[in-house]
Amino acid sequence: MKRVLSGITPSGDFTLGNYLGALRHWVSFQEDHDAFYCVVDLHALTTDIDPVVLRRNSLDAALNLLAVGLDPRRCTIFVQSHVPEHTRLTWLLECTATMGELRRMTQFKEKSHGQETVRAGLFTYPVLMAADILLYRADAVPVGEDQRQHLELARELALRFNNRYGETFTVPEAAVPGAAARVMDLQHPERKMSKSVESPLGTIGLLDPAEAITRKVRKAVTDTDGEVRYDRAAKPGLANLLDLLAGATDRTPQEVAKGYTRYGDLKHDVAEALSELLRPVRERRMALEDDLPYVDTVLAEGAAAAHEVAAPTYAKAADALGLLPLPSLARDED
Ligand code: ATP
Ligand code: LTN
Repeated sequence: MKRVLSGITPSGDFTLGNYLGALRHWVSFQEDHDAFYCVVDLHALTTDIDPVVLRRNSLDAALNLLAVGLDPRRCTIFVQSHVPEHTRLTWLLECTATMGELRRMTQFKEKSHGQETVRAGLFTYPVLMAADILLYRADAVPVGEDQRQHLELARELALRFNNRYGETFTVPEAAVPGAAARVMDLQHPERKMSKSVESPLGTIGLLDPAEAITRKVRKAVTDTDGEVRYDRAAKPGLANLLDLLAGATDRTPQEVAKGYTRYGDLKHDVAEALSELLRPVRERRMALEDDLPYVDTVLAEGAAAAHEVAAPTYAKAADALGLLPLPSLARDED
């Protein structure tokens, strides 16, 4: 069975963008892949965090992963910091990556832009992400469009390491969805819908009730020419709505556009389709709400299963680089 791995940052309430761009594909992959899904709490430390909020967000993220339909009997759900090999491999890969290639990362440029001080961790963020992926020898990585460049870097680091030190890592492929791979903010359609950017009317939450979805879609920014056609550059707000309906109904945005002459009708159908799409997630989440002992069990079992795969990969990489094996392990072999 091919293996997939992906991660999500516990940096706030999950959005419709997370769902359409990533999470619902994670659910499909668990059916026919050996799937590993990770709450990347160490990545959350690259911005200003409140420890109390981070703790809550990490549990919330795990609950949401269960609510979208991930089944711990079919996939491994775990927290990044519970598997120490993630940080250990990061160092080995930081000694493989170059400053130049990290400086070219657009997410780094965007997130560091205008900041007085920039955390070193924000700069090396993509290396930690590469370690997440390479530790599990993942064949594919289901992510939204915005993560393509990071995936490219992970591939490049795997290839470089393998060339220099011998075949160690699987070179992963990005699995970016065809529709709704980049959901835009409803009020600012030039920027990505994002869980860490405050935009109450522009962001649809994974757990929003139907009334909230309808209100936000009705108020979504469009344009004044009144013609329904798919043109991302000239009509970004409308194109986003078409993308959303296409994503929710498994069609292309061009096909969707053919069915409408009025913005109001399109908005009505977008709101309905999204409400229907998210309703079961919300219901499952409400049913799970207080079952923290269950979540703890899922995460404990997930960490153990993840460690089983990650530890030998790390050991192989360390050995390839010439690091001595742990003396206790060496003794065991005698
Ligand atoms: P942050 O605001 O903290 O950067 P985010 O909302 O961008 O968070 P991530 O945790 O970085 O979300 O991403 C989790 C997954 O969701 C990734 O695969 C990412 O590509 C995908 N994703 C995030 N936002 C969108 C979006 N607007 N459209 C499509 N996919 C998205
Ligand atoms: N950087 C990713 C989150 C992430 C990830 C990963 C995704 C961290 N590690 C490994 C896929 C595989 C983001 O979406 N911001």
